[in-house]
Amino acid sequence: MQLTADQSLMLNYPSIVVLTGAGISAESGIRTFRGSGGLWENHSIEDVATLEGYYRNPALVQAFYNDRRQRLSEVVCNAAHKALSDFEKSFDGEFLLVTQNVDDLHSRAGSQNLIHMHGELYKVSCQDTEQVFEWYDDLTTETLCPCCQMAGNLRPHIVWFGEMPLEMDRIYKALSQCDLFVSIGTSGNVYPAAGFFEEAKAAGAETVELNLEPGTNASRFDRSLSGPATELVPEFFNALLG
Ligand code: BJW
Repeated sequence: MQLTADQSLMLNYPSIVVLTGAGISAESGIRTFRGSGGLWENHSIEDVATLEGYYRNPALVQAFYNDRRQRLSEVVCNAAHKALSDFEKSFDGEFLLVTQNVDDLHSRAGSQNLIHMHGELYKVSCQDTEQVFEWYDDLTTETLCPCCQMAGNLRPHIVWFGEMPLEMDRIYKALSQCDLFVSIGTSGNVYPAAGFFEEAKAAGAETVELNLEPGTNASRFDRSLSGPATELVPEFFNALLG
């Protein structure tokens, strides 16, 4: 009996987890965080990415996210987002895409089994009830919350430093069962995401990094490939499918 490419892939890697970071959206025109030209160059992390910063100056933090939410409508997904979505459609095994990105480019590309572990720019939540709402407009300190009708109760649905990332149980379960872990376009500076490759390794998975420049933990991956995501990701996932 001859195996099709997909069947033989299934035998090697029945379960795949992919982690993406800002680098996968860089070629769509969304700024990364660290390094020259990064978002943190002009903003203090303590001011715009912590709950304490938000309590100190909600208008400043809302302006930071309003600006990024508005810019999101001007960009489109790229070949790397599409390659992951195409792969998921062709692959019969378990596939989970975990993104640290708060943009919606993976969804726009058609990815299905997707977790936004650091939240989403197009969502806000009520600080009292924790209800989450889709949100495409600017948020101000005067905005009324749809559930409690209080002004100023809505916050960006973003995981700031010191807060628990979303859907961690589901992520760790998938990592503990995966056979291949692929990290794409993330510097490996922010935990717990930066430690996912170790969880996958402990489960016996092969670990691969695809990045423009090797990330902090590159030497500890089984393979680390350097190049732009729009080239590396389609090449890598097409090769996997044979
Ligand atoms: C390209 C490219 C191209 C460019 N092609 N590639 C030790 C253990 C555990 C926790 C901690 C710890 N020490 C400290 C902590 C706590 C803290 C933390 O990690 N701090 C570090 C700074 C040390 N973490 C937290 O507080 C997290 N919560 C938490 O830990 O809860 C407790 C807990 C513990 C254990 C288990 C479970 C829970 C919350 C972290 C929240 C992070 N939030 C942010 C902001 C989101 C809002 C916003 O968007 O404004 O998320 S920070 C920011 O960094 C953002 C990103 O998602 C995240 C990661 O950044 P990313 O994606 O890696 O971007 P860059 O810019 O760093 O790198 C870009 C990469 O792209 C580079 O490598 C380039 O080479 C590459 N690239 N162009 C391919 N064309």
